[in-house]
Amino acid sequence: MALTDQQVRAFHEEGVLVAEGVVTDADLAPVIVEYEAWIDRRARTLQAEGKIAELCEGESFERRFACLYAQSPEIERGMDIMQMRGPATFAFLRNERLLDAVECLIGPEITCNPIHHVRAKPPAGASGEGAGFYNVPWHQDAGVTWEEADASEIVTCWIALVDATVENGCMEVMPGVWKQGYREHQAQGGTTIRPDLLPKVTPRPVPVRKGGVVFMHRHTPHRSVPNHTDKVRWSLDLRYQPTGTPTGRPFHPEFVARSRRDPSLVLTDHAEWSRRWAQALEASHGLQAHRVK
Ligand SMILES: O=C(O)CCC(=O)C(=O)O
Ligand SMILES: [Fe+2]
Repeated sequence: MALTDQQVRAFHEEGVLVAEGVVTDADLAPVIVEYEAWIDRRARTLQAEGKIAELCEGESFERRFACLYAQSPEIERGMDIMQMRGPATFAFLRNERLLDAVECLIGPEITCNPIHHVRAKPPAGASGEGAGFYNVPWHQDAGVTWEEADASEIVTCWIALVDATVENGCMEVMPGVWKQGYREHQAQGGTTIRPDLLPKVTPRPVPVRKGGVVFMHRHTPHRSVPNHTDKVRWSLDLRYQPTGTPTGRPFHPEFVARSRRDPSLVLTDHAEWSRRWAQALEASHGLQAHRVK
C-alpha cells in the first residue's frame, strides 16, 4: 500500500507513523497458519517430554499459545523467524503491499535487514511484568545494531498479527525525538537508553489493528507495555533499508527484497535464505549483537 504524502511527511517529522490496513488478512493468513502448525508440533513434543498436560487444541490463534505458555514457557523455545525459517514467513518478507509502503520512505532499492522477530506476548500473569523480550524497555533500534549502521536509513516495520491495544501490550513511542540522534544505551535490564539520558517527552501509545503497521525511525525511542488480557499479542517486527548500506549485523544474512533497477537481485529462493541463516547462526554463536553503549 503506497503511503500518502501526508503520511510520509508525518513519518519524517515524528519518526513514527501508524498506518492501518497496510497488509490484508489474506496476506497474513499463511504466516499465521505457519505459526499455528509450528506451535502444534512444539506442543506435542513438550507433551511427549511430560512438560505439558493439555494440548489446548480447540483454542484460537490468540489463545492457544497463552494456554500452552501457562503450562510451560518452553513452548516458545525456537520460535523466531531466523530459527523457524518458514517459507510463508520468508515470502511475507517480500510482501508487495508492505514494500510499497517502505518504498515511499526509503526508495525502491530495498534490503531486508536481518534483525526481525515474531513476538507472541503472553498474558503478564504468566510471563511477568519485568523488562525482557516481551516488555521491551525504552530503546532506539539503533541500539541493537553495531555502530557500522549509524548512517543507514533502517526503518522498523512493526506489524500487528492481531489487534494490538494498550491492554494487550502495544508499543509506546516518543514522537519527534529521533531528530536528536542516538543516545547511549546500557545493557543492564535489557538493552535500554541510559536512564539519565531518557528524553522527558510524554510517550504516545500506538495501538494498531491487525494488518496495520507502526513504522519507526531507528532513533525513535520506544518500549512495549505488559499484556493485561488473557490473549496473546502477536506481532512481527521487520526492518528494511536502502540496498548497499551496512545492516549493523554483518554476521547475519541480509537480502535484497525489492529492486526496480535490477529485479534479478531479489532473493526468492527460500532454501537459499534458510541455508544462509543456518550457516550464520552456527558461525556467529556467542557474538555480541547489540552495541554496549
Ligand atoms: O514488540 C515489542 O513489544 C517491541 C518491539 C520492538 O522493540 C521493535 O519492534 O523494535
Ligand atoms: Fe525496538
